[in-house]
Amino acid sequence: INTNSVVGDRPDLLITTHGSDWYFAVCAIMGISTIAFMGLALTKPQTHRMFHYITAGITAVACIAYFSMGADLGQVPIQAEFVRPGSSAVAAAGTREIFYARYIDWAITTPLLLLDLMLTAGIPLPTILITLLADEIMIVCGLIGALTRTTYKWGFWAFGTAAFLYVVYNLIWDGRKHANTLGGEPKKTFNMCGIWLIFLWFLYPIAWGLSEGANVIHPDSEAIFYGVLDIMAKPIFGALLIWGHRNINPTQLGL
Ligand code: RET
Repeated sequence: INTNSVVGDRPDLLITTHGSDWYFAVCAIMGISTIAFMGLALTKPQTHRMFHYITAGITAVACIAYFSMGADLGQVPIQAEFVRPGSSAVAAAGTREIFYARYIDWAITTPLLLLDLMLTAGIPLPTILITLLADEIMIVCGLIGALTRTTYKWGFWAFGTAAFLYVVYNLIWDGRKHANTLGGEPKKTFNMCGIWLIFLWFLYPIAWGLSEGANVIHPDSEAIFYGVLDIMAKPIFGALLIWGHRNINPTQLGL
């Protein structure tokens, strides 16, 4: 089938000013969170600032990534092959803009988020290392898949999802085991933040499937989907984690 004749003219899919405004709003939220986390760090002795610094680093990187996306930078148009006549957004697709800036952000911040959580549980260094490597594989697969025009993109999605399931497995089995050994506040904090993280992270491959993957939702909707997820996964997760650490002595975690 010649999809051109099925769908008629196919303008390119780009964010509008609404998407741009929203990206800048999330940029501001990330910036304010960074200042807040750094401010909180200053109220603690240097030895007690590990989680403040990791978390502030995460929101600082996200702030810059969202600045770039609000300015419609860090993106590249990719021919959208997954045309479904009947769906208005997709029927209108020629190219779709793919924000690779997102993946540069995630390549830096997702290992830091996992580090936040895994250091809380006192997980041994080898397990931390292999989990971070799997996480990087997941992100790079997502990036390559997003930039791929053909059905092969779902191969990258599958590799990425396999790596993700391995990350989740390590958090649930090794993480819980070591958190239980520590008991008390570390255990409570690990369980609370761990459930929050795993629940949210499962929504990312779904958002990817609907936007970069199958091109089902408009880039403006993609902006809202990922933006809401990122606010919950970075500033809110970070605040919960730092709150949980208020009564934890880092020496208890070997830090
Ligand atoms: C991709 C596509 C390939 C398969 C999987 C993915 C998962 C991504 C995740 C991203 C998490 C990002 C966070 C950002 C913080 O703001 C790469 C979308 C499994 C879990 C937490």
